[in-house]
Amino acid sequence: MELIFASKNKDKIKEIRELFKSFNVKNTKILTLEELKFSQFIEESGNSYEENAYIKAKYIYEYYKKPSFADDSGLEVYKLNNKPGIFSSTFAGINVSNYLHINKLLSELKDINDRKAKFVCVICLILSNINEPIFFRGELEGEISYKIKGNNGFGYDPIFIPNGYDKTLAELTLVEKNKISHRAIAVKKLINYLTKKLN
Ligand code: ITT
Repeated sequence: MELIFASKNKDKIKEIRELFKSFNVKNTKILTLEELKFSQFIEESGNSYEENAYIKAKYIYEYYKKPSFADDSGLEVYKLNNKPGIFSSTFAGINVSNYLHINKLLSELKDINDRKAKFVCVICLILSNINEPIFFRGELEGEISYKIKGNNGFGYDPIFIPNGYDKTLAELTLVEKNKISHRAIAVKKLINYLTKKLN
């Protein structure tokens, strides 16, 4: 089966490809929007991860008429009323460097000691009917560090320390991050579902 991953985020694609590989998923080929030369802008106008993931998966499903899935994710900081949440990718502005998002978050937390936070990932899968989307959610609890550390990963990884670790996600390798991440948890559920459905 060919499954389109409706994302333009190269880092998400890398993580998801590696997860499919590590779970030894056979008979499923992941196609990316880049490979399909899809360049349209999909407006994420939803009010939740579920709504935004559905908007992306539905758009691509209707465009290519092929099974599609999308990932909508974000970082929620409890003391900031769960900000930036679904606005994580545009927190400090649209198309600005990642460094600005991270610094804005660190400066909003300047005087706050309770730095508990979580990453959330919601995957929406549309196999054959846009009225039957299937959702898979993963969460990773942790806290926001005081300093930026590590060069791996993407987004807020350099300031997120998962519970039970003394390193940021950006100090972990891709394989290590994929053992615990919000995305890995959601993708595992997706793979379980596909395996049952297709066998
Ligand atoms: P697509 O919509 O094309 O998939 P995007 O980057 O715009 O790509 P989202 O709208 O889901 O994706 O925004 C997710 C943002 O949340 C992402 O840009 C990061 O800033 C942050 N984020 C999500 N997962 C993350 C992770 O594993 N590590 C670090 N930051 C993450």
